[in-house]
Amino acid sequence: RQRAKRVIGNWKMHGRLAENEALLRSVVKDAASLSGGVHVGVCVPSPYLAQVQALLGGTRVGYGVQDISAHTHGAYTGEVAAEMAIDFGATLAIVGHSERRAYHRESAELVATKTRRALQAGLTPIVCIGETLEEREAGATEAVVGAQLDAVLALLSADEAARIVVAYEPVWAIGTGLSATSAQAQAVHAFLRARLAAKGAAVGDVPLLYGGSVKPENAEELFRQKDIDGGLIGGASLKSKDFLAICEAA
Ligand code: G2H
Repeated sequence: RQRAKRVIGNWKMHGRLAENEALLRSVVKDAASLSGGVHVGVCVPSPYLAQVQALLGGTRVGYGVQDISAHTHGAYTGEVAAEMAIDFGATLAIVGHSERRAYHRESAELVATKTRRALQAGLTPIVCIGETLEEREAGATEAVVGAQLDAVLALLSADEAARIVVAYEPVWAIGTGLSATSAQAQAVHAFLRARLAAKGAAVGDVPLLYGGSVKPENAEELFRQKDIDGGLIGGASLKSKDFLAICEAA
């Protein structure tokens, strides 16, 4: 069965008010020109949620944050709760990005808790998983991504699991310009699809995005693969022309 394509920008820690406004205005205009049912979204730094809501509210472009707290509220200095993002119209939350796992020591269990928290609050979690170059070279790719996915699935009911989005992002392809080949990506996606399907038929149909140096030149080939339902786009989501070209490839 045909799954809808999704292209989600991950701005990371980039952009200030003036650049955001120019970029968001372009994205809205470009998204309106897209034919077909591609879902477009952006995940932004949380201080700008009000700005993003003002510019994207009521358009076909969804938006959200790049991380959420595992907690609902309380003495957690610096953290942002899912409900706070929802107050500004957010519908998406990236969880478990490799930069969070690596630089902020987020464990598979914490990522799983954040995923469940997002779902309970009503956000769609975009759960990122991926292996390092060392792990790939050791032949451990499936073991690593399988364990990352299992940690998340273990905390969710089949109904909850059917509402997640998974992004496969090989760590060695992130921001390096070195994308996985479409065959490498498809092989991991097929593996993940089977793992998800074991949790329930509807879970096997969740969107599986590829992330890691997606650009206009490689997007079409990647998105043509059977189990690749779109992309999570970092660097190229900051350039409206590139982001549009990637959306058009979906
Ligand atoms: C991977 C990706 C977006 P980039 O982190 O999540 O970034 O496209 O810059 O490799």
